[in-house]
Amino acid sequence: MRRASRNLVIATAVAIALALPGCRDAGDAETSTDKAAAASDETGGSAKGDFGPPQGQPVDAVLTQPPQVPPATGRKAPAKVIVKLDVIEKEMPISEGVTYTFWTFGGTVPGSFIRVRQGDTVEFHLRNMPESKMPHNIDLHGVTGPGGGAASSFTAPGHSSRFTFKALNAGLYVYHCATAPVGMHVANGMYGLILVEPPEGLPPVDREYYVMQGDFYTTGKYREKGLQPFDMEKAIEEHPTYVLFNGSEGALTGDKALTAKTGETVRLFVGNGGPNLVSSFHVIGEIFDKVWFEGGTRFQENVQTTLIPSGGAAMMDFRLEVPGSYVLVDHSIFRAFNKGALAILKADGADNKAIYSGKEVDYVYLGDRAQPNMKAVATAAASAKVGELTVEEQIKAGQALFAGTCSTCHQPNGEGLEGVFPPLAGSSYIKADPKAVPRVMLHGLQGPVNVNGKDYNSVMPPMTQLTDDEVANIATYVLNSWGNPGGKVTNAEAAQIRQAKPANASEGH
Ligand code: HEC
Ligand SMILES: [Cu+2]
Repeated sequence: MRRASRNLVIATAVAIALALPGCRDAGDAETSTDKAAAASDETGGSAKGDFGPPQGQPVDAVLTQPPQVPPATGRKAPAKVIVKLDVIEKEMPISEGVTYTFWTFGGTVPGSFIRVRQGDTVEFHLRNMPESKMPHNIDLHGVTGPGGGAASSFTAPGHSSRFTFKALNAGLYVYHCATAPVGMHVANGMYGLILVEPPEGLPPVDREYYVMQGDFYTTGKYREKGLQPFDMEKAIEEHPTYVLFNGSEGALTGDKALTAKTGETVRLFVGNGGPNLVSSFHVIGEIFDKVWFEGGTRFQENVQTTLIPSGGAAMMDFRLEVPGSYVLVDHSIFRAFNKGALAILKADGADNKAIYSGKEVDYVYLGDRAQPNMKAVATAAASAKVGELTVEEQIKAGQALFAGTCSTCHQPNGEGLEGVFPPLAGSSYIKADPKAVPRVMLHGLQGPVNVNGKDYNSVMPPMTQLTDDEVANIATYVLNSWGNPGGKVTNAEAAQIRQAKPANASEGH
């Protein structure tokens, strides 16, 4: 309505300007009309965000664990909303067979999702569990007031604190702990999102999900097994070991993928807790119909990748037309495939060949996350820890890892591609020297080789990103599959082979 009448005014002004060339008044009329229209589009910010005292009985906020989002408030008047959030320090998996001591708001990373309406008075209760070792507090970016609540909410273990604020600005806001050392509290997972709905609410959609990126710093390398301590030096250098959606690898993949149906509109509330990295958030195979960039009031349309700063957020809507797996990534792409920043939205529905004739995404994009889960890897790690790792467990873990790591070239069934990638299935090369498997994995291979009577002369890049146990398990899987001679490669052997560089090692590229 408004836009239409505004265009009419402009059109009239232009018509007058054309009719009276050089007429200064007509030109001025156009500019002032434009300004007036723009001004009436503004929300007025905090100055217009106070809708008076809370009405009715106080309401308890519905808090949800990621990836769930609380329902719309549905309220038309300001209320007093009570939020009760617990700080819980706990050990949880950060990857399969890898654990980390997270500090959480509500027991999850990211913390519970909070949803209120602009003008609401929020009474915030922060409780720090008695088992905690550290004091904590909360700084909500949706708060108007010094520290965003930080000083008022400083809470020692076994204590709780309370403060109240009025949500004057609509938007999607990050909250985080702001206790010294702040970076460490954030790096340990202390962040989440609070949505302050505009008075009229958000446009309805079929599904809403909560996804939050964070970077993590462990003393061990990516996927090194066991309980991994926080590495302050790596954090200061901004060299994360993991970049993750919702606090762990596989939090949103395989049988934990987000779900939707074709024909539905999906809204993602995406935050970035940092502490350090800026996210180039992208969904492979989709285009955001709308992005409320920076979590604010305006939306941009038809967006491929949206930038989410550390300590920032964005909302995005898209409609699903074609069934299949849509991969959420940080398009700073090494983070997706080598640090864990990968999630999947699975859309069910009938094919739509008129829009897309092609096939489902394959291992290239899904990697080992194409598996329904990577439980076999966790199981093998647990057994290795108590010294009872069986060949069977190694084979199962190796099989899960083979997908995406080796299968892209050697194919899922190990048959290779004639003239390009030699077969691992019934390989004469492996038969002649079974220890070649871990050696080739760690040092690559280049120059002429003959496998099963066929010549190859290419380059396999070294896979040094794999940990010793991954090398051991994948090698054991290959040795025990497709008619290969069998056997077992241990972690210790893998570590030893890593040290010794053979003559035909490849440099990678
Ligand atoms: C980027 C493609 C690529 C990937 C990924 C790859 N390889 Fe290879 N691999 C090759 C090529 C090419 C050769 C042959 C090199 C040459 O011609 O010297 C080869 C050779 C081999 C050989 C010796 C020849 C044979 O067929 O027995 C083994 C064993 C092997 N790879 C195992 C693996 C394992 C295990 C993985 C996963 C950890 C893997 N490769 C991942 C491309 C790849
Ligand atoms: Cu804290």
